Amino acid sequence: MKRTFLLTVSVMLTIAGQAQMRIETDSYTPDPAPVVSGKTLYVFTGHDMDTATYFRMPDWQLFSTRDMKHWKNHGVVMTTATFQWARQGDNAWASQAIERNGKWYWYVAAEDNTNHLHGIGVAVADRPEGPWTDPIGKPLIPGNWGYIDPTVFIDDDGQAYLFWGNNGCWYAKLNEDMISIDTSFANQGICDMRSMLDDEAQFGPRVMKQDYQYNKKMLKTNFEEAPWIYKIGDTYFLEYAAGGVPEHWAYSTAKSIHGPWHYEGRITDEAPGSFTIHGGTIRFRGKNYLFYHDGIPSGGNGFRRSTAILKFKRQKDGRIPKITLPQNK
Ligand code: FUB
Repeated sequence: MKRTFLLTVSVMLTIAGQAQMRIETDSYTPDPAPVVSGKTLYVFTGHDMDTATYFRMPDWQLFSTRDMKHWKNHGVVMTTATFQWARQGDNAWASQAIERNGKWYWYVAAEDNTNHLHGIGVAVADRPEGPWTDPIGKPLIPGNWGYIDPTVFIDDDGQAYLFWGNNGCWYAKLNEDMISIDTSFANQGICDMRSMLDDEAQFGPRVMKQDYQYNKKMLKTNFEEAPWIYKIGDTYFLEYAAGGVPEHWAYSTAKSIHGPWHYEGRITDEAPGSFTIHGGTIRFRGKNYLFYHDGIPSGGNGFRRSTAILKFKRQKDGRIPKITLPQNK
């Protein structure tokens, strides 16, 4: 299918009457991670290859808007070449970037060449467009089972946290430099949330699903992957892909970032045409938006995913209503 290079926003009405926005671009845009800086909303995404029949992801892309109507395509702004310790040309998985003290920090999942498992890398730049460099020359979090999908958050007291995980969730305190972790915290700097994830009151009903480490079906936590952490008032929100595959989008809340969490339920059902859904909500110009990806533009190829955006209203206490996803273009 020929798609236009011109960036426009296509608006379509869903059955529920919600307007879906899509960044139209010539490339696929999985794993959207929106971030607001001043009057601009940036969306960092991954990049599924046009011919992908399995995950084929060589680099990361950037888009921006000031009005949610007109988009600028900054193109590929970082590749695996930034990370000498990583597998080159593939496995550039989900990411999130954040601004602090005039610098930008971009946390990415990439394959650690020492053990061929994903780990978390960090890149730094003066502006989202880059150039991005690796300030430490090694993974910030070395490769391990489930170590993908970093999400970053700076709390009101200035303490920054990095969460990540697939079929497990881990978090670390980032030092003020944002490129190292506080090794005095938890177990050599990493807190393992898996016992919390197993608690249905905190993360929802357990489900039977494939365990790739042990290569068998197991009753596992509802939490699948793609944590998205933020705070509204004194409540911490943790959104995540849930339910095994195909994934839906769900969330839990807590009064402390260290838990206990309270399972709040589904935000959406499964993304059409995609067994993954990776995304996150954000507030921009006084409105709330859900970013996620689906497989509608590729005709249902779950390895060729595109960012979709829906506007929604939060309840007075910040809670998120169930959002209906459009099922076709
Ligand atoms: O895009 C590669 C992986 O698929 C991401 O890291 C997961 O969240 C899922 O979207």
